[in-house]
Amino acid sequence: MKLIGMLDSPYVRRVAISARQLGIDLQHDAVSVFRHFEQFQQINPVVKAPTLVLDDGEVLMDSTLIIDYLEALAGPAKSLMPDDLKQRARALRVIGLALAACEKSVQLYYERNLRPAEIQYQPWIERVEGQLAAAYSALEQALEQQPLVGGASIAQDGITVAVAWSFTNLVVPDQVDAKRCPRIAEFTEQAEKLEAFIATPIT
Ligand SMILES: N[C@@H](CCC(=O)N[C@@H](CS)C(=O)NCC(=O)O)C(=O)O
Repeated sequence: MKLIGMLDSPYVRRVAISARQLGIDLQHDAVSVFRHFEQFQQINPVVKAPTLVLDDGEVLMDSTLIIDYLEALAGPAKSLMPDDLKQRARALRVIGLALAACEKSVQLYYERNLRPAEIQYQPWIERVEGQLAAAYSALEQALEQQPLVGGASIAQDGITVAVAWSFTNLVVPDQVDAKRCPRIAEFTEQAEKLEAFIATPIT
């Protein structure tokens, strides 16, 4: 199976790290949605990263859907999601907040780097900045209520939170403050020392 996309995408990176944690070997092709648009188009005409090409040629996209497939492939004993319904709901909420933080960081990055300065729309930028801050504030609260499991037992919630925080710090560092989110920052610092994270560097 081939994972297509750059590891500076939080979506590609969470798939790569999840695969490692699930014990699944993926071949990684670092094709960029921007610099290699036409090459990407040949693999997936929609040009979305991550794309997963299965051994039989089936092409999947969207990190959550790809992880769903990898989970099924690995089997329930290796799952990165809790079985317990209450814990599962809690993990889904944390993952949802982290994915919203990724999405808002991407939107701000595209706005700042792709849209010409003269047609940038300040009310939209402020809306997205507010949404990004709200996502991390809610995440910090969630971690205060219940710490994430880290270390070798890191699960999908922890993977997605750490990947999101590292990504936001990479692309829009002015939007995050470790002092306001000390639990997220500390958890990410530890997660980035894990073998699965070191093997899938963001840059
Ligand atoms: N919800 C999707 C988001 C994927 C996404 O937006 N990826 C970006 C790269 S970070 C992309 O493909 N951008 C190119 C584009 O949308 O044209 C996921 O979880 O995979």
